[in-house]
Amino acid sequence: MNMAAAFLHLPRNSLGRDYVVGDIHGAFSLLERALAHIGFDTVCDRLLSVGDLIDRGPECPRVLDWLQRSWFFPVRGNHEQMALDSDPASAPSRTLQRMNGGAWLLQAGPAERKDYLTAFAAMPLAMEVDGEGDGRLGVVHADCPGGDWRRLRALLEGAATVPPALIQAMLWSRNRLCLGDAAPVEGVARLCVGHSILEQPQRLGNVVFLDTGAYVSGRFSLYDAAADRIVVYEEGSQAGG
Ligand SMILES: [Mn+2]
Repeated sequence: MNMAAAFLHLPRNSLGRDYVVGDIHGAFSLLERALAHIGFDTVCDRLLSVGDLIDRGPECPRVLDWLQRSWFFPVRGNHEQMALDSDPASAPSRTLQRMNGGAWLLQAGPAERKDYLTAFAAMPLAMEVDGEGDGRLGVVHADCPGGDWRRLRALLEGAATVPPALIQAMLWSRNRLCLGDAAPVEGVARLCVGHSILEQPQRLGNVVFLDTGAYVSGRFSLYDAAADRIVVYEEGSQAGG
């Protein structure tokens, strides 16, 4: 893996707002309506994402177009990682991919498949955004293993390769949520994660859980970083208002 891509640092957005959105899973049209609802301005606002842009949902091939948008900053989810780790020549791998909602990628031709995988490989595993003063925001798909953001950053920036066990923990862990662990993650003011579908977004310590299963529930959760506020956009109840 290219180490330059493992950790992304973004400067403070002094011109507009930063939002972090939960797992997308192909629900790009719904996301566009959610962004319109909150008055998202592509000129100055930025949309950060906890990853899992693909699989299970309706419009997965649109991911390539989204990954080219200058205001969109996703980290890698376990679904992008599974795509990178998949082997279309292996029957067990194809079965696993279908089970995880990845049949759409198996339908792509070799050149198109390569375009997807190149784009997924460029997605960082974790991202940090400068805020007011020391108020930095972290974004990772599932969790910050060990609960120390600076240590995680050092591991990602310093290693020749990222250990698979670390990737596994960052992209798959549900420990914090399952244990109700409210111990704050050190080294960040807030950490946004997704990965575990909740009916409503949830906070534990300084960790914000944003996956409200938009592709099945019609409900996107967006964290407004400057306001430290979570906006829930639900299709049907708010779509017209
Ligand atoms: Mn996930």
